[in-house]
Amino acid sequence: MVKARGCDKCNEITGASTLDLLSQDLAKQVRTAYDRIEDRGMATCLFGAGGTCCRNCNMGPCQIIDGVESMIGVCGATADTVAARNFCRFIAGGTAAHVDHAREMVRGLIATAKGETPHEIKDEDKLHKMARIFDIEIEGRDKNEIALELGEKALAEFGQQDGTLTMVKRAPKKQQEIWDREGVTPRGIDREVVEMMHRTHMGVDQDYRNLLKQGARTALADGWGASMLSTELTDIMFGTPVPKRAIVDLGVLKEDMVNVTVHGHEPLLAEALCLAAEDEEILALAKKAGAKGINLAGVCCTGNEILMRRGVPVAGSFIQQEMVLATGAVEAMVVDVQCLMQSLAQVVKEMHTDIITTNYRAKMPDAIHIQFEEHDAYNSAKRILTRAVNNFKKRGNFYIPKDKKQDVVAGFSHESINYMLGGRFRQSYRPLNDNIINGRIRGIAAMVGCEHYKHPDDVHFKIAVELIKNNVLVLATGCAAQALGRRGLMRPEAATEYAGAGLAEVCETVGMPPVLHVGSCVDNSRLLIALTEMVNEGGLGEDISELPACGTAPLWMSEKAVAIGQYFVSSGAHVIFQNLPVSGSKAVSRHLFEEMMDLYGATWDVEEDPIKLARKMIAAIDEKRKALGIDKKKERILMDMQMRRELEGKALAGAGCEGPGKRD
Ligand code: SF4
Ligand code: MSK
Repeated sequence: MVKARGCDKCNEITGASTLDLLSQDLAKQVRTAYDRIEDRGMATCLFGAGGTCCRNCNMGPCQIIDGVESMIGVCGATADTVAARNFCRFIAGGTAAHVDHAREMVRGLIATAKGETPHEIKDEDKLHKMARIFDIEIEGRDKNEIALELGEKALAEFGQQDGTLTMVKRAPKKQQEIWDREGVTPRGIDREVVEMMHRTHMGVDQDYRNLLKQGARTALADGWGASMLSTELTDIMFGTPVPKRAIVDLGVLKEDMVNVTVHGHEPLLAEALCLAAEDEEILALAKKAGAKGINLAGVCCTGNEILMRRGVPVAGSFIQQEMVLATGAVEAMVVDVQCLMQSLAQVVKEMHTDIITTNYRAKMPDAIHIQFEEHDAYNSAKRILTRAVNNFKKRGNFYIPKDKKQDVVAGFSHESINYMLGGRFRQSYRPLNDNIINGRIRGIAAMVGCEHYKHPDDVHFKIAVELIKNNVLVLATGCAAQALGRRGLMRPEAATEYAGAGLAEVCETVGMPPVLHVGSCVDNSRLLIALTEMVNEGGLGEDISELPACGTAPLWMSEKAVAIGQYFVSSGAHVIFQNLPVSGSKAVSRHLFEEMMDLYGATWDVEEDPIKLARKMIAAIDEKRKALGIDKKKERILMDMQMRRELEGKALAGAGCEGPGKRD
């Protein structure tokens, strides 16, 4: 195997395309995260890792040791208080990122409804569905009029001070009652984040349970508030995803085209670039420069957004962002917000590539800034593409790992899962529930979140294979989804190659992969809706905590992953990470790993080993199956005539009955 630069551990971390690229002379000239890991010696501060380093005031920083009287904070703060405060600040930071993203999407919908963007309302069905949730009149009204009212009502939820967020009404009834009982029903989106930041300020909330309660409320304002609004309103504008074939990995870059990569999170700019990339004027410019056209490719979650809706290829995930540039084949990397490494501009210092920041909230030293104006989106996009085209002529040595690309089928919104499993005339979650009840599908696993350099790249793959081998259907989002796509698990054929007999049978029948790409990190809200639909369909309990489902974000990197994990736990779904920064407090660990069960019907858990992590997920799923009474295969009963007469359902006459839920 080619040795990547850096420590031996780095060689396991990355995928085949990265190893291939790093072995090239061209890539050896750039410094990447792999070099920085070696420089830093992978050193980790134990207080930081355990969550007990506090720097919330200028009497510190204070490093706290649980149970050691001489090692509490100068202000008297204990390990429990500090670990809870730090954990809650992770949630607040992650939620704030989703909130600001969502706000831009709502403003984008409003601008689109007013005719001020190049976009239009693409999904009228979803517009009407959302309008009904917000009590908006739809009869006899123009779609833009409805969208404008919806956008304004959604925007008001950010600044709302009291009451309940509207989207919370979509959760199962019992879930809502649990949140009311525990006092964690989110009131206003911004309010919960601000209150969380206030309560973690020096000298405010010093009861770890009370802090974590507001942590739960803040996270719910993310999942059932900001993120859900963002996903649904983005679908209204740009279309709800349906399954599409596409390709992923570094090999999607093209040597004879102008390669423009879009990196970040908010799809408003990326969608405008998709339109402008087909503009006659831009194409003529590209031809004049000697290129065959514009090759747009995604990175990170912007990549997921345009992959899901348009089938645009994804060049790389979070961990590959520097590698995409190290090819030397990219004319411009256009970035907006979140998960952008500051090193990007340094990687291209000796290259022709432009790093173009586009959002006033996210500037970067040594990058070029072209402000994306949503009211002039098309021209902003054309300005960016013109710059990229002009760079094409300056391209020097480059290396594209051409054979390093993988087919995927992406675009599984919760609506398209309905369609895939239920067929055209029976669009519902009934077939999924039936297959779970009859045991073909053991349960549902959500694999979400990021990638990082601390653990090998194979972590996602190993967990997913163990899950699907054991008939657990995997729904994936974010960079986890891209990692699984790169490893070939998002091809329908992967069901035959890797899945257990029951899951393979279901996947082969409908032609779907055993790992479904559900979207970007804000699209974890699609998972909340899918779980809710399963509850509403019946037969699997009354709330999410009864479903045979479990979540993980093994290689989490961003604060957003902690917010996501907490909104899943508070919604009743068990969540397992490889690590959490709370090990420095026994009480906070106990609260997250045990006591939350009594509050929300689910807990956090940690497990570093990927196979053991997968098995823990399977065990959690099996526990739910047992509680639902669907853990045992029903005895096959051969019926005599008398028994048959007693059966009311004629559909079962003449067949050996294998118990409820058996479809054949
Ligand atoms: Fe230390 Fe307390 Fe200040 Fe934190 S808030 S830095 S524990 S004195
Ligand atoms: S981009 S938050 S690295 S998933 Fe959403 Fe990927 Fe995690 Fe960023």
